[in-house]
Amino acid sequence: MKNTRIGIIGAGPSGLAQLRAFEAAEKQGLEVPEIVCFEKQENWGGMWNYSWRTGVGKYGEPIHGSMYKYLWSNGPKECLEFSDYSFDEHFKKPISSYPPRPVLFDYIQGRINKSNARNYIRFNTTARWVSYDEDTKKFTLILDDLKNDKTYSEEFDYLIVASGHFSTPNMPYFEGIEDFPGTVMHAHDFRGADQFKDQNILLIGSSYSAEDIGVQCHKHGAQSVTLSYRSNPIGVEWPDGIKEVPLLTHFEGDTAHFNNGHKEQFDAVIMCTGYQHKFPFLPDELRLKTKNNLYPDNLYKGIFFNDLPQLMYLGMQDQYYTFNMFDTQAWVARDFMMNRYEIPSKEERSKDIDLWLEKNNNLQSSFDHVDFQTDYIKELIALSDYPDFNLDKVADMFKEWLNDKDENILTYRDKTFQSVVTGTVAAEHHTEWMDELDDSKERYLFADEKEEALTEV
Ligand code: FAD
Ligand code: NA7
Repeated sequence: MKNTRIGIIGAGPSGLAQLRAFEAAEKQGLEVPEIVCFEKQENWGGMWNYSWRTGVGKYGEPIHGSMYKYLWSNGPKECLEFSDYSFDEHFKKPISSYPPRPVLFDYIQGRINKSNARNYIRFNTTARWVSYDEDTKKFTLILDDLKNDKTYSEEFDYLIVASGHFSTPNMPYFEGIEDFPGTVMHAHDFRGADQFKDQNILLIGSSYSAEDIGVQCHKHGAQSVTLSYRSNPIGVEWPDGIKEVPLLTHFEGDTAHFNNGHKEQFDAVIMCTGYQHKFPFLPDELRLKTKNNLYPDNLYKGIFFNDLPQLMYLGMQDQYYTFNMFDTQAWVARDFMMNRYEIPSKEERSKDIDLWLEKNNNLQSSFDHVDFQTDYIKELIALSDYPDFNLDKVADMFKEWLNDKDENILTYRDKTFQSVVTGTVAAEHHTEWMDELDDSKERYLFADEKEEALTEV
């Protein structure tokens, strides 16, 4: 195995899951291949590694991060818990079901800090280009060492693409927008709702970003929030101050016109119009081409590039499940690379992909989507020794979460769930989410203890 070299692009939750999977094999006494992970940022964590920057970073690379200040988990943490590293093990006490970003970042780091994974990661290194040689059966990666301004290349037997897909904005054009006098940005560049205090803002889109940025701006004091949908409204009961309208047709100055005849003046426009799967480092024949959906075409088991299975993609699906799904993928990918899992012929792989695509095409409701991704993960879990967890219970929690959001979009984050890994019931947070304007780890974890101590004195 030592002669086998594995390259990983990206040290976000997916790339870290791959490193963890190899660590788990090593702990079982198995000899693992040589691994190098390339990360263009100076730290790991991907999206969870918050950056105040927008545009380009200090070395001129496009900024990867799309997360913002005051971002709290948008689903119950019990649905993403690593089954080999529980929240209890990390925090040593029950915490609430919807922690803020710094707390989830801490959790991700807790698991990986226990290993020697950092030794395998080359930070500040961008994968610039990949090629594959049919004769040698090796990938050549061209890499930019950003700090030292050096370009070099290395060869690998297997390549894992874990570069994420919520980073390159999908930015549509609307007539007249070039003359809109206020801020126009994509959700990718949104860094905090405080910027929009007292403003009337228009959000275009009707998915996670529109919903959460809309609610965040409402919570942090926007004058009004208007969400404009193309296909379907989010459709929850909105509080006063937030409303949904159909798609806009054009702008005249600061006035947006909508296709139902409604028109309104706005101070700012935020495009919550999703992201493109963008792999500027991959040539045509190796590049995954997909929009955001639950089963990208041409990936066997959602992982192996069908034309060349030595090339694997992690986390490329639209996501209900996140960290635990990346784990189940990484464990299977690891076993393939360590010759512990064999994949069938290309023809059989194609048939399997087609079955899943057909299933995906027939999904109707959000509950169907949850069940689909649950079935997908069940299949993966059966293929490796990633610790099993009760996926049916997790699917139930996702459905409860969807209902909770329908019931009250401002209070769903105050609900609590039970861990399927440890059985622990989440604690209620010391402050209701709508009243909590501080998302720091210190306040989240210790504010109630400090208050108790003060009362005792
Ligand atoms: P990423 O986290 O995007 O990491 C990819 C890594 O690859 C990055 O570190 C990047 O710098 C690196 N990279 C990219 N290109 C290169 C290159 N050429 N060379 C070297 N390195 C490269 N999930 C949840 O579970 N709960 C949430 O509440 C939640 N909220 C979200 C909110 C927002 C605004 C967004 C955008 C996503 C959210 N997600 C959430 C989903 C999130 O994408 C996943 O949780 C997770 O971060 C995906 O992990 P990943 O490793 O696949 O990708
Ligand atoms: P999504 O979930 O991909 O949703 C994109 C939204 O943008 C969706 O509502 C689309 O409408 C809408 N869209 C896309 N193009 C247009 C145009 N041209 N005009 C109007 N509306 C458009 O992206 P999100 O950013 O919400 O979520 C991505 C991740 O970030 C997610 O996992 C979260 O955890 C955070 P459609 O319904 O297709 O008509």
